[in-house]
Amino acid sequence: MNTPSTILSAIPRRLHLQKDHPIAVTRELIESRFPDYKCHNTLCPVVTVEQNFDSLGFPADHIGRSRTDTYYLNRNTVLRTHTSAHQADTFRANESAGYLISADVYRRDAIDRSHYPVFHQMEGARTWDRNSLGTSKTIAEQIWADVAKIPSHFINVEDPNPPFHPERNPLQESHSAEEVEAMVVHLKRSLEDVVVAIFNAAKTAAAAAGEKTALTEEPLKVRWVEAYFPFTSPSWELEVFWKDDWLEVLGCGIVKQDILNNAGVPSRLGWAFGLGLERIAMLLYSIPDIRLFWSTDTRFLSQFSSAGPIQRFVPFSKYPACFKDVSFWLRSSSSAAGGHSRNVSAHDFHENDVMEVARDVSGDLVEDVRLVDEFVHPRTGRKSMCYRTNYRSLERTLTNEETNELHERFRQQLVEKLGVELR
Ligand code: FA5
Ligand code: MG
Repeated sequence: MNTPSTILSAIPRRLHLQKDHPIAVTRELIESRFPDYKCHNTLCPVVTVEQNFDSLGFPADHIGRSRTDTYYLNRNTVLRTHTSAHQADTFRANESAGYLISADVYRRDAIDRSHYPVFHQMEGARTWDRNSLGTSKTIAEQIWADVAKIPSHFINVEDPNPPFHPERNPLQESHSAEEVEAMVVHLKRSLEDVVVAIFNAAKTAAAAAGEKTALTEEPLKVRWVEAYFPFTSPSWELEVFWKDDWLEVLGCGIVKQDILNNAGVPSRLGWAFGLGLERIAMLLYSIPDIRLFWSTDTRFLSQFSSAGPIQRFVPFSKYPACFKDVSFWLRSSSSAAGGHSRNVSAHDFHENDVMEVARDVSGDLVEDVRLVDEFVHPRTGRKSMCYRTNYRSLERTLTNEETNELHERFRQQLVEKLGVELR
C-alpha cells in the first residue's frame, strides 16, 4: 500500500459526472461525436494488476508497474492508471461495436500546472466482426463504408506516417494490409473529427470573449506521430499546436489481437484510443491550472454549464506566489556499505517521492515543485539536490506564517519519509 489518504479522498469526487463541471461538459461534447457508441461512466477505479497491466500485455518489468509510478492498495490491487484497464472486460461483454469509457485515473507524477496525481481519461474503441459482414464482401469493404459516415473536415493534418511500418510500427500477423489501412483511416478520421469539434467550440467562445490569439486568427495545426503501446500495433499519438508548442492529447492504435482473442471475441478486430479530458478542457475553456478542476469555489464552478455555447474561463485575481527552497544530501552509493549514514542512497531516490511528500503536506496549496540544482561532492561522492517549491492558493493570499509552517513540515517529512539529510 502506497496510497495516501489525500488520494483516496479524491475517489468519490468523480468530476466527469458532476453536473456542469468543465470535465463533465467536455466529456459530453466528445460523446456527442460518437452517437452510436455505448458509454460507460461509472466503472470502479479499484482494479487488479491483471486488469491494469497483465491483460494488456505489459511486460513484467515495465516501469509503469513500479511503486514509484502507480498507487497500490495491496500486492494485486491498484488504482487504475488508465482507462485501458477496462478494455479486456468491455470487449468480453461484447455489448456494442463501439464504446466509450470515461473515468478518473491515478498516477504518481510531477507537480506542475498540467500534472495532477488524479486526472480523467476517455477511452474509446470500435471493432468489426469478421463473422457478420452484412452486404459487404470483405471486412475492409465494410470498414470503408463506415469511414464514409464520419463527418468530413477541412483542416490540414500533418501526417507523414505510413499506415504501418515493418520495424517502427508493425502490422500484426492476424491482419492484412487492406484491413489495417481501412481501420487506420477510420480511427484517424474519427479522432480528427473530435479535435475539430473541440477547436470550433473553443474558437467560437474565444471570439465571443474578444480574444485575438492564434486560436482566433490562425488555422488549427494538428499532427500524427508514431507511438508505442504494449496493447496496440501500429500506434500513434495526436498532437495539437498550442501556445507555441506541440501538446499530446491522445494515444491510439490497432488493438492487439491477443486481447480480443483472450476476451472471447476472436472474430472481432478494431482500434482503441485514450485521451486526457483535462488537457482537452484546458484548451476548450482556457483554464490555466489543472488544480482549478478540483476547486469547490463558486467563482470557478459557476462559470460552466452544459446548456448553451461554451464560455471562456475568466480567471479570478491571481494570488501571490511564494517560493521556498530545500536542499538535502543523498547517500553516495559507494558509501552504502560503510553504513555510517542512514540516509537514502542516490540509487533508491525517486523524484515522485518528493512530489508526494509535498502534496501530502500542502495539498493544493503547492503549485509546483522543481529541481533547481544538483551536484556531487568531489571528495565524498555524496549527491546534493535542491528543490524549489512554489506555494500559492488559487482562492486567497497565503500568510507568511502559513507558508513557513508548510515548508518546515515539508522539510521534516523529507527527513522522516525519505531519510535525506537536510543541508
Ligand atoms: C495511455 O494512458 C493509454 N492507455 C492510451 C491508449 C488507449 C493508447 C488505447 C492506445 C489505445 P498515456 O499515458 O499517453 O496513454 O495517456 C493518454 C493521454 O492522457 C495523454 O495523451 C494525455 O492527454 C493524458 N495524460 C497523461 N498523463 C497525464 C497527466 N499526468 N495529467 C493530465 N493528462 C495526462
Ligand atoms: Mg503518452
